[in-house]
Amino acid sequence: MKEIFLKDYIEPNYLIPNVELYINILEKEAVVTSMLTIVKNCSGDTPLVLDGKELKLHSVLLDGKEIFDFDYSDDKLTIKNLPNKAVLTTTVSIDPYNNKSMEGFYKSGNILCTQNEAEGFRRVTFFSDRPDVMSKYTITVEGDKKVFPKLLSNGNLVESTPIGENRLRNKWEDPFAKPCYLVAIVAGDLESITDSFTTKSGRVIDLEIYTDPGQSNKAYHAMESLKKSMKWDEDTFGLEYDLDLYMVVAVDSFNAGAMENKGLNIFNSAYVLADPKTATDSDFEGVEGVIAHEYFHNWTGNRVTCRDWFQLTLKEGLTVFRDQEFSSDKTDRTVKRISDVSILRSHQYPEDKGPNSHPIKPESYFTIDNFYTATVYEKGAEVIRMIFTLLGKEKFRAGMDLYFKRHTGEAVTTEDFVSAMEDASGFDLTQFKRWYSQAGTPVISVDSSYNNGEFTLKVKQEIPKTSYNCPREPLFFPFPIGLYDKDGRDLTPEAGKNLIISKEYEEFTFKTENRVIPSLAQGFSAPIEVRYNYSTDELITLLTADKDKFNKFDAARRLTMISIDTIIGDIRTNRECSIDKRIIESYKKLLTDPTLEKRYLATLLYIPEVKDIALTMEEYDFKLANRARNIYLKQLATELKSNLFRLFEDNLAIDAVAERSIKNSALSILSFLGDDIAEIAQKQFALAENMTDYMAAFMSLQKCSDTVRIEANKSFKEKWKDNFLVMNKWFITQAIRDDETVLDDIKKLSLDELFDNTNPNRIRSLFGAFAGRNSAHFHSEDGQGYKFIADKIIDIDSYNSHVSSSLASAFQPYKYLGEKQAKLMKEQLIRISQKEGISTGLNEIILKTLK
Ligand code: 0A1
Ligand code: ZN
Repeated sequence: MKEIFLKDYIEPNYLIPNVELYINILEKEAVVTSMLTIVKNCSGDTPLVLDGKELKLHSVLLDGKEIFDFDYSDDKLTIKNLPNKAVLTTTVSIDPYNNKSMEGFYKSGNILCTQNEAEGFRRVTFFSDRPDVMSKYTITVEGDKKVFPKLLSNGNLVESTPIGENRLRNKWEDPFAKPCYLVAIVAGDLESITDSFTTKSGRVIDLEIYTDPGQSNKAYHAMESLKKSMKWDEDTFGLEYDLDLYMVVAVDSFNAGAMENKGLNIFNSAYVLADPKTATDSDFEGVEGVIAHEYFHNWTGNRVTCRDWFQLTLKEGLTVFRDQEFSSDKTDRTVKRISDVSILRSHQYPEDKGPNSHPIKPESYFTIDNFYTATVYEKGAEVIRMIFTLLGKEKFRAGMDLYFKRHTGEAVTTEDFVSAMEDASGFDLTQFKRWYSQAGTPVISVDSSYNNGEFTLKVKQEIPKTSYNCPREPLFFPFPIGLYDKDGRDLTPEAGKNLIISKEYEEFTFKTENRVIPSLAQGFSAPIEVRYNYSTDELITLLTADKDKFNKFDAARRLTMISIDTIIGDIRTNRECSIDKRIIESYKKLLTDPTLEKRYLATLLYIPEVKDIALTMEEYDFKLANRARNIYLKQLATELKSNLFRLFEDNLAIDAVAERSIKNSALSILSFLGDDIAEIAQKQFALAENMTDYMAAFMSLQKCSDTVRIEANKSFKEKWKDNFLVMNKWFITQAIRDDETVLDDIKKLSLDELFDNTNPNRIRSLFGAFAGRNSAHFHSEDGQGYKFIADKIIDIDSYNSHVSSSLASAFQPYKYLGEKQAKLMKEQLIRISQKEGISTGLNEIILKTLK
């Protein structure tokens, strides 16, 4: 394993301004001929070294003449004594039909497609597979016309020629230089829907979404989302689409969510196909968000790209920020913010406490595949958001304008981005830049005192030690606060709204008549953990009165966590558990407050995951966390039963997102009463006309007695067995069931005729859901959960290292486990590490975990 360091970056020795690719798809293989214009970019007699993986080499030609003086070994093709400029032609064979890695050119169902980010293009042809080598591509694809009537690639279709009776040859040209990770090729029998978008300068762009036959009627929501995204980027950032054609292809086998290939996005079908019968409201939002994300990459990622993979957050953090803003504008800003922060807290925070902790811009890696993380993406987006908050909307926009003005067509660094922001705004971001190089979630401990009409906040920031070795200097971030008196009156002074923290310790004093309650880091102003010793009454005041809707939600979350923590203490000391009556009373008021927006109210009915609870323990005890959670939710359901039932019934009549959201949140808490809700859940399950209600009912039925549950499982499968995406939900729901027997069920489900252990969506739905979301039973005391997942990781790693590595992140809590659990997990980690031939990616994760 070779570690790669940012500090070792050197410019490419050779540039490749032009590429002509010819891909001939045959019955058993594809023959790829590439003509690269190679231009020397260094002095001396440095050889040309190209990447190439699993390529069957047929010939190498230099300026049209075959040469034999080259070396192809260890995934590198080395050629010495090249002139300053030359045309290098290589011909290779590749086998897309048996490529289970889902990198390079591979088969998904009946579609052949590519995935080249980060380093897949080397599986297509020999190339300098790094993002700072940017080329103009002409790509010709040839194939059997009956099997592959559609042959697609980047840019514009310039020629389409029938070859004899049976074959078709399409030539595509992309006028914009791009890195090879953005190259895409698709061949298949595809159905499509088409539309168009007229840009602000009056250009008409053709839009095409391709799916498997019979599926395209589910692509209309994606198409609408695409048009909205195009308009939003023009309105918000002045960014117009630059080609004449924008294509999206949906495939069922895909390692990630989607890919922003220039002019030809390839998507996991889960993020394209949606209709109310088969997709939930949250699936609809997922489609809109991912379509937007990939579209926004056209500027933040494609036209301005990354110099090297250490800069990944340059495109990902920024593009996630952009898609979050888009979705906030299109849906409900507060609800979206709460959902984004919840994802950050339950994915990125544990990652930062675990073995793969890293700054948003890491300084070294073994394989870049392991850095497509919540840190690079979600924390990266929070870092951009802080710049947005500090500069304000106008100056941020000026910074973006300057960034594009300076760097369009270039491969750049995060420093280039920050410099553009500084130069356009005059804001000094020197200290702020530490966010790029420091890991760990800063803990901000706030204390307060009240003396003679002065309320003082004492703020201490601590950068935790993580598994990643880096400086831990004080960070610079916005920290807006509000102040409330005990009756909930808003006393926030102007000065509180713009507080900034930059030192290890700071004090802020405000003149107030009495002691006040602070609402801290409003709007979740920074990716930090804020600690303040709130009393229950203070939190109830904030829950009732805080005008900052995020912190109002956070008061509900804090109250829930306090209740659960109290129950944990009660269980440990064998005391009877009960939720504080004051909390129950305040919930009753909320549930009948007509001024609260329904979707927002649903977020206040906060249900933490078992992992969120365990994460607050010094030694993670998932079983105890689960037990306390169940006690809490059952009591909450019992105490609020009549209110929740009323809420449920009051929202039955209107069939819209907001009503479904509050109704199903009520049902979800009520489901902790088990069979008491069987009747209403069964009724909803039988009559639901949309997937949101159907799934909410189905999930509730999992908590009922075996006969009820098993009947529901059977009827679900009967109804949806032919729908790939809906059946993923069937697998997930069973994989996350809270019961000792769940692993036996999962073993049976893995033998189901609808399960396919080479399909990433299916693997994630069954094994991924169990390991990642069923903490109580994955961490079972007999170690069987660990063993089972280790077996799957080993098996999957032999063909798909992407999926095996991401499954292995379930072992992240290792060093926080109690002795007994740790020993059981260690056995499995060692077993995986000793397996011969495991992939570099998996090896990196396992070794870091064991360290
Ligand atoms: N750039 C894509 C994410 C992506 C990364 C790797 C992939 O294959 C292994 C696929 C997609 C995005 O941010 O949407
Ligand atoms: Zn992205």
